[in-house]
Amino acid sequence: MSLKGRDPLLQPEKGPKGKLVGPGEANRTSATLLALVRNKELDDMIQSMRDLERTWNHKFNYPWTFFNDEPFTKEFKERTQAETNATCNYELIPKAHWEQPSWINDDLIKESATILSEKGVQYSAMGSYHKMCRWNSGMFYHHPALKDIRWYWRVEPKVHFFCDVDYDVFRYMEDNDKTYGWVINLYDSPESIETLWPQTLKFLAEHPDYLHPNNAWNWVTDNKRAEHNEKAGGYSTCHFWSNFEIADMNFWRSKKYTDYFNHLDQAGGFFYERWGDAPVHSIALGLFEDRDKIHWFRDIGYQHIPYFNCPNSPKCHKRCEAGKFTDGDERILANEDCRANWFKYAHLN
Ligand SMILES: Nc1nc2c(ncn2[C@@H]2O[C@H](COP(=O)(O)OP(=O)(O)OP(=O)(O)O)[C@@H](O)[C@H]2O)c(=O)[nH]1
Ligand SMILES: [Mg+2]
Repeated sequence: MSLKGRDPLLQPEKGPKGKLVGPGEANRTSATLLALVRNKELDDMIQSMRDLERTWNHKFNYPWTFFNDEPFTKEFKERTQAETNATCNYELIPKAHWEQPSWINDDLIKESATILSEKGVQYSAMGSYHKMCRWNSGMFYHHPALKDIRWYWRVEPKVHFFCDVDYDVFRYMEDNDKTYGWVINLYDSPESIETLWPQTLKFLAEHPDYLHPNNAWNWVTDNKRAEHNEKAGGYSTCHFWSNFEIADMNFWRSKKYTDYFNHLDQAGGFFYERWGDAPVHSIALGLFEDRDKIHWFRDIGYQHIPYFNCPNSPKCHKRCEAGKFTDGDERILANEDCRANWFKYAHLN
């Protein structure tokens, strides 16, 4: 199912429906911009910060919180703080949140990495990538520095923000009863998550009451891309691309999600396969949350190589091309967009 020619991004962008709060019109809510980043990614982080400060945060001054598994350098702190009037916090990730848990077996990791590499799974032999995915799935919101904070906007180094946004997006989430905001919706590599859905079904059999009555089951299990669905054991592989997330940490802290994450963590797929935080978050949202609380921020112009979300709006100053999905090989990558499924099974606005 393609959106070609009828992509909602091509229609003049009017901004979201619902209550919007402009700069200075109300107090900030409890929120932070959040980045997991390495010292060597400083230049790329600064580039992301510049874009987000210019298009949005200089109007609201939400604090930045940077996380790292190693201490940040003086240079990293000084140069990032120089990019914003807001407070910057620099936090070390406790080993207990980062390192692989005790029940994970090193020999089995090695054997699994060989098999995954043969199947062409990117980053499969890179230990830190697996730790990063697990931390983003089930750990970051337990960090003491976020204890009293509810909302976060995840920002990676080397991403772009193109369009001016003139309302407080965190207040938008709070005032309009949303849980999760996304911009790009993609198919995943099924080889990286072969047992994620089977494990999810096992979990659901133990907790049938966890399913939300207004869930997005049909989006999660769609099989239009039959080979993906089959290899992933019944999961469409469609997920919100989580290098961008604006979300409520109380959802991740809830009993439902905590039980789900613990089940997955025990199953070992963050290390023996290469489960990403994107499919894990997306499946949980699709099953346990009210789908009407999931919001497409179509008005936020965004790029993480090689994909875009670019609305048709003068607020984008022609910095990106409205409706353009990728600047990679369109013939191959255009098929990776699965927003059409979300619109069909959940909602458009
Ligand atoms: N501190 C720290 N940050 C990490 C580590 N691994 C990844 N990250 C960060 O986690 C985020 C995701 O990592 P990426 O390597 O960009 O993963 P990706 O987006 O799936 O891969 P690309 O498509 O190559 O960008 C980025 O913000 C990285 O800076 C790590 O070992 N330590
Ligand atoms: Mg990245």
